[in-house]
Amino acid sequence: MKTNPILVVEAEPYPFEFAPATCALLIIDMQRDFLEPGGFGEMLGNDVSQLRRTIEPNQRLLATWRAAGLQVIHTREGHRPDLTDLPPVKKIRGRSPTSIGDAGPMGRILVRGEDGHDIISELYPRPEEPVIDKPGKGAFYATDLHSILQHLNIRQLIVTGVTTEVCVNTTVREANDRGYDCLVPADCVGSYFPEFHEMGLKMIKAQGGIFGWVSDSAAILAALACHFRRLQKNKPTKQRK
Ligand code: TIU
Repeated sequence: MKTNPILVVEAEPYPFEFAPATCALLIIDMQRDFLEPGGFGEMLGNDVSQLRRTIEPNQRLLATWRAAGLQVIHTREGHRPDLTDLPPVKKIRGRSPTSIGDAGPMGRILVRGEDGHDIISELYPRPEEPVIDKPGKGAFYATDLHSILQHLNIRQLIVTGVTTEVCVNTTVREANDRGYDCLVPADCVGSYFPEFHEMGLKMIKAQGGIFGWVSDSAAILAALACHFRRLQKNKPTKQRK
């Protein structure tokens, strides 16, 4: 058996082919302050249910991806407690009375080490899964994600998380320019604004897949089921004595 067989996921604009050993699941910013009722996102008047619908599909995909022994990487958007990596324009844009670094419902907003900055319990990283702390919207900007992926020999990414049009879209664009193929399962990404979610996905798959592919978690799970069947079939049978 080939050590890294190709799996095929039904996707748009055409099927996404990936080799499990060189493909990582990259989960973007599933943080308490963005997703939990009473967090910073809701405090700004956003409808967090639009993001919370992504939790269950992400849990299913993550559980199966882990069971297959494949690579998982998480990201968190946030800043150093001294805010020296926070661009002043990011701090003041929006003219909100409460902004990054100020006291929020779950500690200082988007500051590393605070409760609201942490990943939701439903998708909590395992110790062996790298967590990338990023100061920007894209997961490659000012992080070691690219080197980590190179060292792990990862060439393709399944990108999930929040929000579709901001951190997911920026990361997919950054990944595309660095030579990675990206597949985005629509039910595993979400936006506070349904119309931005829809357009964010359309932008990725437009023009023959200008930035990547779009599918859903069921299509990826179907491909992984094929992976498990192949593993089972190729399992060495016990020799009779
Ligand atoms: N993770 C991420 O998308 N950060 C944001 O600030 N998103 C918004 O949609 N505001």
